[in-house]
Amino acid sequence: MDAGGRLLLIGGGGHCRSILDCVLSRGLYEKVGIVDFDQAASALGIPVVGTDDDLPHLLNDGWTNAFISVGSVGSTGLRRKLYKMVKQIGFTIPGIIDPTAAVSRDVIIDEGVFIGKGAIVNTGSRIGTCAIINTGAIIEHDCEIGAFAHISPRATLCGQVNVGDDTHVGAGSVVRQGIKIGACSLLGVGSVVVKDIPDSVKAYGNPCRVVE
Ligand code: JB2
Repeated sequence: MDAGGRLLLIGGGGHCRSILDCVLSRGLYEKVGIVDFDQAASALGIPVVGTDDDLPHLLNDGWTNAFISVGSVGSTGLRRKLYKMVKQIGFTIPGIIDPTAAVSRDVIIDEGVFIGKGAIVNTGSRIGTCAIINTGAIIEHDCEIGAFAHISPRATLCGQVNVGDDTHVGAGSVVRQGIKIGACSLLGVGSVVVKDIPDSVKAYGNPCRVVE
């Protein structure tokens, strides 16, 4: 979880700004910097302190925590690549939870997870490595969210839903209790999921159907 010390956010776009707002409102880190090849990516008064090439030096200079702050819609390839890189260099990868999120004490949250403003994660759930639980999403009891999955704003997973690794659940989707959604799938905005969804498909609609 949020660790204290110095924190690097890897990637300085829109998703980073949401994360930054949570980080600054918690005030747990002594110093925060953005790592991006674009110097213009500084935000909310936080500077770009280097590029990916500078990461080993930044670690030596005392920036011990790194968090993957590029987002994903569809492909999680870049997030996975950056995660592997910061892990190999030796950074600590914290979780970041907005102070307005309601997270049960009885959940397991793996490293690199982001839980945004107003999100709810209820008892018995597990959130996998680097998953994104975005603004206002509801993860009801006993759900399992895979590594690098993205549960978009206002999506609602009723109890005992299983979401595979790298899957994207579109904004405002509703997933009935007990449903299993495979890995590497993409569910469109507003999907209403009442049947299991296999791996590696695109699906959307009410009721949600596989389209490719
Ligand atoms: O290899 C990289 C790299 N590639 C792109 N290393 C580093 N350190 N940074 C990289 N970037 C930077 O990520 C770009 O220069 C840019 O500043 C940022 C991506 O910003 P963008 O606003 O395009 O996307 P995002 O990933 O922050 O947000 C997406 O995902 C969110 C979950 C959007 O689709 C959002 O709408 C969505 N909410």
